[in-house]
Amino acid sequence: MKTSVFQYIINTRTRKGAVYAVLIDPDRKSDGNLDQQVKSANNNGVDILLVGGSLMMDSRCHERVRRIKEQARMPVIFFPGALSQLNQHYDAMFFMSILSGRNPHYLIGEQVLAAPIVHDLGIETIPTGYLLFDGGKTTAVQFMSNTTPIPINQPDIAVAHVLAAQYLGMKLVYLEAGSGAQHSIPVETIRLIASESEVPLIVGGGIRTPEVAHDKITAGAAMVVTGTVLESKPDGGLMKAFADAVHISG
Ligand code: 1GP
Repeated sequence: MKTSVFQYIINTRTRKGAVYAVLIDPDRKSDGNLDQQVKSANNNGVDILLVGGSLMMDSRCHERVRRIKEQARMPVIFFPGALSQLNQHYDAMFFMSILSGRNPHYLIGEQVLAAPIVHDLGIETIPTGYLLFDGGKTTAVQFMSNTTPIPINQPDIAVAHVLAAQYLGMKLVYLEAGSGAQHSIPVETIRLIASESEVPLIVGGGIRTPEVAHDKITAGAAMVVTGTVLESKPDGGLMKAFADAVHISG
């Protein structure tokens, strides 16, 4: 039987110490360097491509995802910004709920709209609790989801949310500071959450150096995601440095 993408994530963490994911935005602003980004990822130790964004400014998103999937030699996971980005070209999707927010549409409304389409397409779903933190500026996801982020200096609130996600049966929890955040999730918060919960943690938002990525992993993160920092540097050197920093037993 084919290994599920979720099992691939767990196996990769066991084998390499942690998982390195690169986020590609399928919006028109990425069109020019999309192929180069995927090629670099193939050659520089990237374990997963996450594909998604808060807002699509043209109608060619599905076509770009097809291009990504055609070239990628690792799983391509839909990281949903909206139902409209859903298509048949993904290997799996984070079936997410914005648990940090109190907006019912992003807690369950969008998921109900998506579920029949997901069922029809037969995409693997990975139940994922999504927690948005205040990364020092108003990010696109905060504005678009109309939710209040968790204050960055309130780790007890963060732990309570992660435990709730775990008890709800989420397989992963995404600790998100927001794309282009000024401050990434603090290592103290990751360490505390990892010591008090069991669900594998994804950490993203505002991670700009391999050293910072490494620190997130040693604090207890299972997966680190980078997006913005690579958009202007698609040559692969920085990608490899991130992959090496994340793969602590690789
Ligand atoms: C955003 O966590 C991801 O959802 C990546 O953030 O673009 O800041 O790397 P950056």
